Amino acid sequence: MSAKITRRGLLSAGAVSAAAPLAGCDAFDGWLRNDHAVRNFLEGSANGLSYRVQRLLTGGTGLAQEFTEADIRQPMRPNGVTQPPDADYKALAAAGFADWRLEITGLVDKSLSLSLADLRAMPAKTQITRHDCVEGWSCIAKWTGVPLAHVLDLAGVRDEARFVLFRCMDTIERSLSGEVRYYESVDLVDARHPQTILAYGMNDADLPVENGAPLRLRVERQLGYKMAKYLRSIELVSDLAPFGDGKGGYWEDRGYEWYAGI
Ligand SMILES: Nc1nc2c(c(=O)[nH]1)N[C@H]1C(S)=C(S)[C@@H](COP(=O)(O)O)O[C@H]1N2
Ligand SMILES: [Mo]
Repeated sequence: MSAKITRRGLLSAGAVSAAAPLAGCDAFDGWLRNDHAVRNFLEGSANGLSYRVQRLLTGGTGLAQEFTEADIRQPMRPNGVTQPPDADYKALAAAGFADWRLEITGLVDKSLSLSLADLRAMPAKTQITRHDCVEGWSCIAKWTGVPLAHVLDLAGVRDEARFVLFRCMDTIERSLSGEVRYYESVDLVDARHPQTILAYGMNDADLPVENGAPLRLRVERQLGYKMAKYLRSIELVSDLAPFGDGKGGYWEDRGYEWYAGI
């Protein structure tokens, strides 16, 4: 069954040579077989096809393009929430985020509570990448942070975990049904991708409030809305249905694709 879906995905991708499908299908189907939760979450959707094709073509580890200093020709344009209205956030920001902690919880061997100093003391990675917003603009910027894989290994990801859920500090919506804070999620392949970092630095300075201080996600092979700003906690989960409206993210709950591959 999955071979058929894969082939349809390849046809819609259009760019794959005739020889590639057979060899690729095996590896790809094997990868999916071990990932029932992710497969079920995407089952039957067009989004599932784009996810499958991307994973088949790159094996999950393909790198997003990196750029040089000379390519940074514009300031990083802030978008979405740029000044969280929340009193708890404002208090943390006023104190230079000295009291802020990133909580790592859920399906881990050991929960962690990390300060900004803890994160800065960890192995750092810097990358110059292009941020593509679904609204149709792009910016190239330099990001510095700690690989998410490093933090996940410190906590120890349990076998049942399938997704990484990111909870943010900013209230993006106030409605009759209550206040909604931004949230996002990725699978463990993107979480452990070498360019996936928790960034505290941008263009050689501390990450500004507009762009998500003190810490934001960079997941370079997906669109901008996946890159959760104002991180508060990271939870390892086996299922995304219990969170928000069940689609894996604030914008996903409002109709955007969960897998936003570029
Ligand atoms: N917490 C939070 N994260 C967020 C958003 C937001 O409103 N709140 N907006 C998203 C969108 S749509 C984009 S394009 C990028 C914008 O990042 P920037 O402000 O650094 O340009 O953040 C993403 N992450
Ligand atoms: Mo965006």
